[in-house]
Amino acid sequence: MEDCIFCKIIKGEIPSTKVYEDDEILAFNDVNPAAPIHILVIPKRHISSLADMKPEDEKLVGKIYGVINKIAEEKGFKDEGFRVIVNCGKNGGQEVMHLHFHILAGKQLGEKIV
Ligand code: DGP
Repeated sequence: MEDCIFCKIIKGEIPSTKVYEDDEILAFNDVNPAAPIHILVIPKRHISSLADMKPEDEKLVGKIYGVINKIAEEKGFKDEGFRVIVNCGKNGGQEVMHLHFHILAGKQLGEKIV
């Protein structure tokens, strides 16, 4: 997608601090961290939001959860725990319309909504 910030990060047109990369998935530090560790995990294929997922994307999303666990292990926060958030659409507070998974870790996180 031409004007998608995260597609530009994937192409290297916008710099980012990469945490993980393979042929289908990229993870990088959030520019505006909400916790000591705040990583975004995204599919390289442009999917606008969770609501735009197609059945053929389900395997990739499952792989993303595996990558999240791998990052947690490698970065050493798997045992202490972490939170994964996917904001979806207007009411979900999604600002960047490229499916992304927030990983928050490194402190006792604040109030749970659910
Ligand atoms: P959301 O509200 O769920 O759409 O979260 C979007 C996140 O993306 C937000 O936490 C800030 C982050 N973000 C926006 N632009 C950039 C950028 O150019 N670089 C990086 N690393 N993160 C960005």
